Amino acid sequence: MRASEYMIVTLRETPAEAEVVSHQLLVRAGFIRKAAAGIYTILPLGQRVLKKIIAIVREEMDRQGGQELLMPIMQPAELWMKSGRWDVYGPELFRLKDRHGRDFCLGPTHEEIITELVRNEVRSYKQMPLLLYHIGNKYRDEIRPRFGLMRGREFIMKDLYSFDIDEAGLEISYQKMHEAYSRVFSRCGLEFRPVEADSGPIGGNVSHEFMVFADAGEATVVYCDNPECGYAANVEKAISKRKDNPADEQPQPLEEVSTPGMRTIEEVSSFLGVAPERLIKTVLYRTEKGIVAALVRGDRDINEVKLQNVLGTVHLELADEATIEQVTGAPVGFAGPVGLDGVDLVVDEEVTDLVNGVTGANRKDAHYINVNPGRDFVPDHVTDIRLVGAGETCAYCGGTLVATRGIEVGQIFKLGTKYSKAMGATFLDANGEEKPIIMGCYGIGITRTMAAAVEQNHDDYGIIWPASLAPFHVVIVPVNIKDKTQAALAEQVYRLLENKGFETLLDDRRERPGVKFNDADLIGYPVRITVGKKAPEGLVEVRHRRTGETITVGLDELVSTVNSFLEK
Ligand code: 9G3
Repeated sequence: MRASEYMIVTLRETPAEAEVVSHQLLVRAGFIRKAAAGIYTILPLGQRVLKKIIAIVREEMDRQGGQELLMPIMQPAELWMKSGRWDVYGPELFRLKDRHGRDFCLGPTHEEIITELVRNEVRSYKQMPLLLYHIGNKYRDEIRPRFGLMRGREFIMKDLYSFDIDEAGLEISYQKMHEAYSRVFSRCGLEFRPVEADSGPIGGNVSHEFMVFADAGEATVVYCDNPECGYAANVEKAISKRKDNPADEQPQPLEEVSTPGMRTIEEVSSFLGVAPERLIKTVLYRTEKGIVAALVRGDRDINEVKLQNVLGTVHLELADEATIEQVTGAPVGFAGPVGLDGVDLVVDEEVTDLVNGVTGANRKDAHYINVNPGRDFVPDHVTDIRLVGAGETCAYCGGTLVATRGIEVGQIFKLGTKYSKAMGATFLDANGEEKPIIMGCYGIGITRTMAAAVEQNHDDYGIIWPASLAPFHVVIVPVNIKDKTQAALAEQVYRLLENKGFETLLDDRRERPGVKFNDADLIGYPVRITVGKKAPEGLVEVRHRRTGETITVGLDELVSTVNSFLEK
């Protein structure tokens, strides 16, 4: 390809709204342009990268027996009513009406469509296992689209759905996808890690997220620093070793004490001279099922995903001040479980170990000391609802937990019969009995993977594409295109590399060399060949973008040098 004929639209300036590097660089290097908030045009350079990611994904899905189909973006509301999700999702679901006034949504995912298809087409156990996938646009009306392609309102996803006759079959499909995803992200040149993920309120369901570690990642991953252990989880799901009971002493009589204006854990702890781990933090939440109180030790935070899963509620939000006053009879900061009627108490298991704890007294400027769970209040649920933090002890091996940021580029779920039961997708087993189909679903964010690759592969000069994703493998920069010798040698190098199958861009633009070098670094071609003053000797300079390594070679060594640079 010749740059003089190609759409290269690099920018000097960084777009003000771009907060993360991948967003800044994809715009500046001319890979994407914003059409609206969270909606992007993928320019030619970007499309070349996406096609490579899609090709890798397709190969690995097909390798596992996946069959590609193409499902509609427009989805009839009836299917979402059958699955029960039409009223579950709020403004995030793009809804529209056709000319006859019928309701549709723009597909944010495709469980309903694919389950309905399989309900109609699969009747016998002989037709499974079945792995069906497609690659296409998804629509989710994010309240705050940001980070460019990382959290868009329209994005490209590969979603595969597995259909099996039993749990054993699902396990096989799940492992096939786990393997396929590891191969996909390795081939994309990404440093990634599968981590345990929250699978929603339905207990027993399994899910893993494939995380690309990067500071711009919106997810927090917790992992064990012991390489033998390998524990890793999204913090929403992560567990740690339960902390020991801070004090083993005899229960004392409950006593109310005056704590004027002491509201926070720190204030009460220092005022009463009691360590935070002996305080009980009581936080009120509003759910569609009413008000609940979540209790954790004072040195802990509440994991709202775990709490929501325990409650099985769809909505969960902190109760507002008025509600707190109305429910507890006291202003914010004095809530406690003792005497708190009509409110479900969800108590973290560490709290039940406490003896003579401290809580709010549900009275202004007053707390209770010598609070003993079981005696002074009775929990409705006792479970793990604590948020795990870095430095805690690994529940599996005793190692130390580390926290880092991750970009979720893929997620695999065991769905079980969640959709097949809701939508009546059943099959006749070998004994002629009707059974619900066992499903799994597996997503990869294609556009998000491109952004993640940039987050992990850039420097101050721009993007550094892994060879497997680069829009072109090699850029050739003649220093002076008017110099006949340089122009001729550049053409010769271009033809040689193209004939050898390298995707090559000849930068024949009438621009100063500095502009071409800056663009080459910004766009991030893995290899740059400079044709300059040594052209008369038939020598060119080959530079490795990632390391800056540069060597001067003749045409006879050119191909082997480019190959070796592309493999680094
Ligand atoms: C919606 C809206 C947003 C959503 C969903 C539904 C996320 C929704 C979860 C999934 C699960 C898997 C198949 C590929 C892998 C992920 N956001 N999810 O179901 F209506 Cl507005 O999409 N789906």
